[in-house]
Amino acid sequence: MAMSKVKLTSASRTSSGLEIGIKGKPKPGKLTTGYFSIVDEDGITLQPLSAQYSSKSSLSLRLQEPLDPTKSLVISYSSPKKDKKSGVIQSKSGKDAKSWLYNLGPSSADGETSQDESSADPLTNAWTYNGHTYQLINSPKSWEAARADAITRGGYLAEINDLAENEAIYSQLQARAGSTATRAADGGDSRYIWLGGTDRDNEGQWTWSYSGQSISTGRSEWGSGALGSEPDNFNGQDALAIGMENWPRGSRSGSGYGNAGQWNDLDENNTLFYVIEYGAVLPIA
Ligand SMILES: [Ca+2]
Ligand SMILES: [Ca+2]
Ligand SMILES: [Ca+2]
Repeated sequence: MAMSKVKLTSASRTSSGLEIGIKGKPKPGKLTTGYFSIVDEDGITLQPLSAQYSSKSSLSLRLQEPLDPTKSLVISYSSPKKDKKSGVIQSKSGKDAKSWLYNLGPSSADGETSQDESSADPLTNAWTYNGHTYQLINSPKSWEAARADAITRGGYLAEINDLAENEAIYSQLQARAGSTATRAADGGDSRYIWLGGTDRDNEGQWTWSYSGQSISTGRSEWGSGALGSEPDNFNGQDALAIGMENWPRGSRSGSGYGNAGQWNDLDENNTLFYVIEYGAVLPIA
């Protein structure tokens, strides 16, 4: 199936939802609300009830709830993809998917809508891998503050879908921040950077906070060594970080709980650097 080349060019609030400028429109029959994702600055997903063309190049998205004008939104469109086996058309994130983001700021006091296209300003400290853009933020925050900041910037705390993505991210993070990254006392006092995983809603049930997809505790990225393995929920740890060095600090590879490049569950109140993932290739400074 040919890929739809759809780009979001503008967005504004209306009484019933949003008006979206769209370039390279999907065919009306192929247009479903499922391709659109609208997430507010708190990470709440607003599912559109309907999507209709209001002109050749704009769409009206009707939403269930009135929009809070004080909150910024990230609107994205992910190109549909047909599953070869089932024939079901679905929106996919993966190397074949393309998605475009549009960052709509809060309405200003006089009722005017302020707009800011997330792709307009080149990203600093950023790189691309497999059709996505990643950005290291070396201003430490708690996991929750980091999660919210990633959404505000039009992305999400990185979700690592496979070992290859882990290795690609780790090598970039090591090169950019390895020896300066933030330390976590409850992670053997070693250096870490936040990722988007958490089990704070259901202890032991790890999920990626943005997509909601589950994270198997059997994945090989979790730290393990002679002293034990992660996640260990030590004193109630609910947030996922990638180690920039072995832990405990100074341990030889395999002799502690985990090695550089592996994952540890940490207390979410640690203030750490974090890595944002954007579901598109964006301009880099
Ligand atoms: Ca990912
Ligand atoms: Ca936990
Ligand atoms: Ca741990």
